[in-house]
Amino acid sequence: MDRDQQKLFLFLVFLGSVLEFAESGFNAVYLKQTNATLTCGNPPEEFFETQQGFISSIDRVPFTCNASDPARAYPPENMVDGLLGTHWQSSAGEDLAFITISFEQAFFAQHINITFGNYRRPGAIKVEKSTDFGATFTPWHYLVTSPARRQCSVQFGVDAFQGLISRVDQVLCTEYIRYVPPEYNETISIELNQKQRGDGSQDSYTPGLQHHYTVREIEVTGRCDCKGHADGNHCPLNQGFRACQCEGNTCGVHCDECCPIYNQFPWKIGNGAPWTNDPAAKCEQGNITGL
Ligand SMILES: [Ca+2]
Repeated sequence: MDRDQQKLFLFLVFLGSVLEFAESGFNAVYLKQTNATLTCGNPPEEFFETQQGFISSIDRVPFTCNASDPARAYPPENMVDGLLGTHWQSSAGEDLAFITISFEQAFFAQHINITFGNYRRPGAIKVEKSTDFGATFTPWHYLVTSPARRQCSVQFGVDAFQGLISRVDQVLCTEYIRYVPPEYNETISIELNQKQRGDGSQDSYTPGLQHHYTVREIEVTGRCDCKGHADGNHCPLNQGFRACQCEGNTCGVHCDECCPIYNQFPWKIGNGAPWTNDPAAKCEQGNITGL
């Protein structure tokens, strides 16, 4: 196994139903429950940042990760707090990390942005999703280091994406886009079911400096499923939960029922689902009959 294959894996596994892409939306994981394995600081440990590799060992001053000291802790919730100045960090010398974010409700998703910290990105990322609140997970997207044709097969047992999408739910295996200067404080965007990423250039990995792994922020752009009775882009967050702003006399978190007295005809899904309201599918007030 070469150095690339030994580099860190980041497994992102998501709870919730997220199956389509949208034109715009909101950050569906902001302040959501986030867990990670290998979080540093228990027991406390010293570390160096990647940039310190460019100065002499005599002049380096180590940092400390201490899970019991808020000023020196790097907990998983730092990945979804909306602040690039805070980050999660793994323990030294670990190669396989799992990050789990609970959506707590169903969303449609467009893409995932991951902003890393002062360390090189992982050698590969596997993104999985769950639609049964974590009981089971299925692959969603793979990201690998070049060359994708070989790494997709070796690490995930699939073929590299060749630029032709055959199904909207196709699981793509693509290569990291190339950054200069390389590989720390990067933001990568994983386009879901949309397009190929990466340019096929070589990875200038430098052995001996990648002792930790950090993630500053994760964003998942999503939309609510309003069944064609509201714009899924506008579903305000209220006490940790998003609900559609239903139109057409519909009610419910997903506008999936007619409001009371608007029951002349059965509820039906709108043709604009999940993106826009369909006035033709609105619920009508029932006939009022006298005695
Ligand atoms: Ca953060």
